[in-house]
Amino acid sequence: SSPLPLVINTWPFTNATEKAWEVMSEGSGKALDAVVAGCGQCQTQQCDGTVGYGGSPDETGETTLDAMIMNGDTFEVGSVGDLRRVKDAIGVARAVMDYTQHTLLAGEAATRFAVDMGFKEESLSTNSSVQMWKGWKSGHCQPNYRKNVSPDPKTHCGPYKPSSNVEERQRASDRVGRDNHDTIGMVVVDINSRVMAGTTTNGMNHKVPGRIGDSPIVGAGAYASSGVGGAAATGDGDIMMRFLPAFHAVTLLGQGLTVTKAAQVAMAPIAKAYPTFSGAVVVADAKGNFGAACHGLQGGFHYSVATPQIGQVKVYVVDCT
Ligand code: SD4
Repeated sequence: SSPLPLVINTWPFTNATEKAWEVMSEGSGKALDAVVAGCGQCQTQQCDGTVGYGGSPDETGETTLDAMIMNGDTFEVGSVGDLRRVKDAIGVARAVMDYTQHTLLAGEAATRFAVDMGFKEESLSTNSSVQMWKGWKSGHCQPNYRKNVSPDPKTHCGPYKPSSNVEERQRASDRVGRDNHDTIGMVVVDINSRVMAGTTTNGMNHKVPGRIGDSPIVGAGAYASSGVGGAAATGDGDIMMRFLPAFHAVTLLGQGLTVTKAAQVAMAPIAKAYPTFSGAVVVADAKGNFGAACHGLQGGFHYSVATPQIGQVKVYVVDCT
């Protein structure tokens, strides 16, 4: 049997894979709808607390969302960054693609767009996200993502000021723990080798308000090119977006590299510049070959795949240190 259609996504988020797979098995299954359904499943389920509402509170305690979708036929993209008070970030990303000529909307104005398009406005906080935020505050707001600053000595939290004291600079730039990022990124290839990709996430705990990660950035969080392939990334987005790993991997596929090689070569320059970063990329080509590469993930990187040959969703693991 043909290896297509194919659904692949980051992490063992198998319910998302299954949801996308269901859409693809509906005969005329549209890959773009499958990406929205799969990513939407994770948003509803709050996969690992890092997708959807109620996770990764920022410094003020608010959960904000990033998402994107890309059509590999037309290279159209819709994405949202720092989306506030709307749960369905992948749905809003799709609305950006379908109902505007823009690529990326951000912040409060993205919320206004979403509400105009009929999305519900509601709080994204939950008991758990409030607890997480309070715990961080009571721990003097450490760790955080600021650098070269010293916080108000009375609170050990903001307001922050640029610091010339080396020790303070050191302390403030200690980064947050590594179990902090589990974005879903998904690639779907239909039976005609059309490729669609998407991502959705709530980013990182205690991020500086306004922070937008790699997930809604074209070529960083995901990329798709029909007839060639697609890729999606997860991990330390502030670092990864500097290297556009998804675009890089798809470009390498176009040059004839295998999926695994493309994934490895796309990750290599990131690891070289930032040996302690952690992250991964999943890659699929237009024939239905798939693979992944990762860096800095204890126990390797798990990802989920569905194809007609696999018959059901299967979790694969790739090693990295
Ligand atoms: C981000 N890349 O916002 C996202 C987080 C993530 O797996 O990937 N989690 O930086």
